[in-house]
Amino acid sequence: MSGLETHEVPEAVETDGWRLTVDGCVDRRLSLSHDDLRAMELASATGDFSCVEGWTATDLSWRGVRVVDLLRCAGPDEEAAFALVHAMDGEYACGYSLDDFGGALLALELDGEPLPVEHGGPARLVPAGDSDCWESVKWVSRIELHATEPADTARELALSRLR
Ligand SMILES: Nc1nc2c(c(=O)[nH]1)N[C@H]1C(S)=C(S)[C@@H](COP(=O)(O)O)O[C@H]1N2
Ligand SMILES: [Mo]
Repeated sequence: MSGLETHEVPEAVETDGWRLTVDGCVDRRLSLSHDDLRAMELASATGDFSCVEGWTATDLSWRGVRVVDLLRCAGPDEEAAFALVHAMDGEYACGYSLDDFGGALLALELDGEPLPVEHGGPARLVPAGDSDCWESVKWVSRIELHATEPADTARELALSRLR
């Protein structure tokens, strides 16, 4: 068994007073505190996590809010088809099709403990099923719904580390 690699926490990451915004193509813009999220129904997901850099963390146990529940609270517009998930580390953002977003969790806990900031706390996106490592956005700050596919930066930023 091996755990996640630990990477430097960028200076821009500020957990005090953190809130999650859900906006864009929605009927109701949400701004939720950690306590607001903890008061929602929590779900669990277990699995391995592999990075394209060539390491794997096995048997991770995540717990958090289902992204579909968050979206339901915000009420996506009819035209909403994509989500751009923003992070606190500046320009890092990853796009998803809402169709692929179904089983995703916004994780608040890892292995029974509050998610450490080193691994993306207060909240990290955990996509369901097969996904690329850069799609597991750490330090999530905002989920922005879009009608058309948004430009994102996550893949490029993650792969630029390999060069
Ligand atoms: N906000 C943000 N999320 C991110 C990244 C990042 O640089 N910024 N890197 C991604 C990549 S490439 C990997 S492999 C994992 C690393 O997670 P870890 O630091 O918990 O091992 O976070 C992903 N999520
Ligand atoms: Mo990665």
